[in-house]
Amino acid sequence: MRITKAQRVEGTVRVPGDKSISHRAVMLGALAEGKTTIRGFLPGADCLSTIECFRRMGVTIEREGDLVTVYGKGWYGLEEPRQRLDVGNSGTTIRLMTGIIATQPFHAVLEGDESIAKRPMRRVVGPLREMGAKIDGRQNGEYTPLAIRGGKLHGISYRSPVASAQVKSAILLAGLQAEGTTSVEEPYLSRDHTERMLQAFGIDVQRAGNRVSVSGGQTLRGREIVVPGDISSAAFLIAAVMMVPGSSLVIEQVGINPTRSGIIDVVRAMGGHVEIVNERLVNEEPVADLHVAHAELRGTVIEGELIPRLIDEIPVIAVMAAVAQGRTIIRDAQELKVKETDRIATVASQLAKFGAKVTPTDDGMIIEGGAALVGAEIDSMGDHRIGMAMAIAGLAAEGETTIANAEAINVSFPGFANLLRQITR
Ligand code: SPQ
Repeated sequence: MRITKAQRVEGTVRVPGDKSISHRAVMLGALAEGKTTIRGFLPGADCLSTIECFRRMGVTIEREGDLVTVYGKGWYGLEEPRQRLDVGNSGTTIRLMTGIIATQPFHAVLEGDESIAKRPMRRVVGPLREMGAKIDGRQNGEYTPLAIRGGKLHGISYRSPVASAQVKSAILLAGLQAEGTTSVEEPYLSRDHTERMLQAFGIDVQRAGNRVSVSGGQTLRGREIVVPGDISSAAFLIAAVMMVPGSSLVIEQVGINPTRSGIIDVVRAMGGHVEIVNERLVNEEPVADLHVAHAELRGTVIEGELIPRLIDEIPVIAVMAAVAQGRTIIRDAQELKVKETDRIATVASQLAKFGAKVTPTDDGMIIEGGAALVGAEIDSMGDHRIGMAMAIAGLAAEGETTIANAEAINVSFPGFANLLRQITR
């Protein structure tokens, strides 16, 4: 992918469907009684991996573009897969499916690509074992392949050391078929799409602060789901506006769930203009149009409860911070180390190639703003968010920027390069 300096970013656009919600719609649809129709589904590589895994467990799923129909056969309608289930690059797929398969009366082996093989799994394997699940993997269940022998589980009350929606969701999904009540409490609230969608499928979910509980033996009912645009994808376009003076953009139908909307708070704190227009609720999820206008940015501090609300946006926030006035400090973000790449290291190494001043720390990074960026030869390192964040940096850099391994972007944002071309002058 080649990017040159942009004169202006403008237009009215939509971004592809939310990745987290698309995964969950397929999973809950497959486990529900009856048909589920999903509109606005994200046809990115990660969500296609989820579809393929459920097909291999005997679920009929049809797809035409972003319209998906799942013919659910109920929780125990899944079949034992004959082959390993391949989750590709998707952490969400493997962690949530581990919770689901732990309840099934069969055996399955889950694995993914090189990046998945390095990501920690004991964070879900540990609590699921406490519920009675039999799961094994390399290094006592820390790494893939994961071999799961599902069976009867009992509810637990789990206090998670990390604010992770994947950990919370895996336990809650297992809890839906466990004996008694299952609760998860987390240090900060992570994205709550699972909770909201379970409610949309007719499940009784009890929530109080950072604690959520479900009781076992409930039935999901198939339904229609409309997936909003992914705010994590919109974040790259918001940043594009902030990188190029004189720019403005309307992004329609974006999910603005408060557990995901930290990017809006941070851009505003840095001095950028983001107006939320036409807010409405679709399948329990808040959706709005975003009117974004350029402003000179200033540095900020990002930490604490804000981190899980923008964890996937930190690479592109670092890009904005590089051109902002003053210093930006990001802390409490050690989770970045266990994403598709170590995103503290990859952001620092790739952004430095543009001439930005980034110092990696143990739990985040410090960025000295005000850099005049110069075009660079970038490597996405197979991480979709690194590829896109660096493409946005390229819009403000003198000369040409190239992104190697740019195909990784298809994981979450198919059509990214075309959309960027469409809105840049
Ligand atoms: O699915 P995957 O590979 O983990 O994707 C990422 C991403 O950048 O797209 C993280 F690398 O998003 C996660 C997110 O960081 C998706 C997710 C979810 O849908 O539940 C939750 C977050 O991860 P976690 O570990 O905090 O639960």
